[in-house]
Amino acid sequence: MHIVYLSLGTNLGDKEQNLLSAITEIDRRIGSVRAQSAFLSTEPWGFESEHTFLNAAVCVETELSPNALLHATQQIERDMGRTQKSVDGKYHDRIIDIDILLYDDLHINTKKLTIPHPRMYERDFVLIPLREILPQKN
Ligand code: PH2
Ligand code: MG
Ligand code: MG
Repeated sequence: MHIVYLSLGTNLGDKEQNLLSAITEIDRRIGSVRAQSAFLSTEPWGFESEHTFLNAAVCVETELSPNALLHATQQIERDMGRTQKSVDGKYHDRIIDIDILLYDDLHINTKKLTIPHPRMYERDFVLIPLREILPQKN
């Protein structure tokens, strides 16, 4: 059993419902959702958009390998109607984005997947929800 932390973001449509649907699908397809942060309203970071975001983080217990986990998160994004992917730091409005932040204490760096998420430490919209659900170390 592996412990993973995922970041969720949406800035189109019924954002609260998008996060709730994503969490339901994560629980069904990836594994038991053990913790879920509050939903945080945030300004678009790294690109311009009139649509503000709703962000959250979840902790999930899973049997999936990192690659299978990536495929599962991408399949959920597609099934929820996401079309455009971010390429080379060019971001788009989206119905749902599910990013892998942490997978146990693994470090992975392949063409498709970098864990821990390379930009998580610069992003309050990731760190604030994540801090809420990480086990207290002190
Ligand atoms: N995701 C991005 C880029 N910018 N800004 C906010 N506020 N929330 C996000 O989830 C987000 C972003 C790339 O995936
Ligand atoms: Mg993202
Ligand atoms: Mg993503």
